[in-house]
Amino acid sequence: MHIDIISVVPGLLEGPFSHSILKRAEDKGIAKIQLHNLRDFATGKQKQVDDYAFGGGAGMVMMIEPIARCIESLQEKRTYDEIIYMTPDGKRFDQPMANALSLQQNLLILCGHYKGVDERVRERYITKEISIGDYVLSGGELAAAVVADAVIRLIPGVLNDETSALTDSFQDDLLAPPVYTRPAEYEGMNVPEVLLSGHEAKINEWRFEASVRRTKERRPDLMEKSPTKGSDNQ
Ligand code: 6GU
Repeated sequence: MHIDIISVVPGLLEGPFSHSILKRAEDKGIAKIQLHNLRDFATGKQKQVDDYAFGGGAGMVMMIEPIARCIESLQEKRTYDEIIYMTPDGKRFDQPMANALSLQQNLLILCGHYKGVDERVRERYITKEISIGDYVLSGGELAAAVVADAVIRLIPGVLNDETSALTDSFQDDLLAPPVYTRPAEYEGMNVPEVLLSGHEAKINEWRFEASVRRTKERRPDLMEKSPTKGSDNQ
């Protein structure tokens, strides 16, 4: 997978992609992320990328020309499966969206800033608009990092067995069960006996039931999404 990210502050995104799982995906050649500084596509002495909103009001608007130049120069190299605009008024990001995006080859992500982009950018270029939740960030960069992380870790070969995505919270609309490691007893606190038993079927059953219990307690809304799950267990 190739992900191009357009930003006015690409430096914000250098950290997340040079560490951990994302770095490993890059090193293995499974996912390549390229950052593009929108200012490189601005013209004039000022390298202006934003301007006052027509009609007035507080806040600057990202201009169409630098964005159009940047997107079109990238489109000469690659055909994009999706051109994504990160914005608080986009569709709320969730695990099914991450799963779907992880199947794509080429993604282009435009990070919004200020009061957002000129509406004509959205009309002409954008195929998908994503928000990561109901709160406002000062720019789309951190949100883009969240999306890229959630998507890249799902690509086959990125995770190993220990970090498998199959048992993630949300992958089956259930939260993950509690986990324990050594020591088996810590200051009188004991690991549930069944986990020490070596009895795989019993362990799986315990984990499933613990997942259902935890989901009912913490996120009953997820249970309503898939009413068959755990319904024998009420
Ligand atoms: Cl994608 N951008 C901004 N600026 N704020 C957000 C967001 C995105 N998602 C949630 N809040």
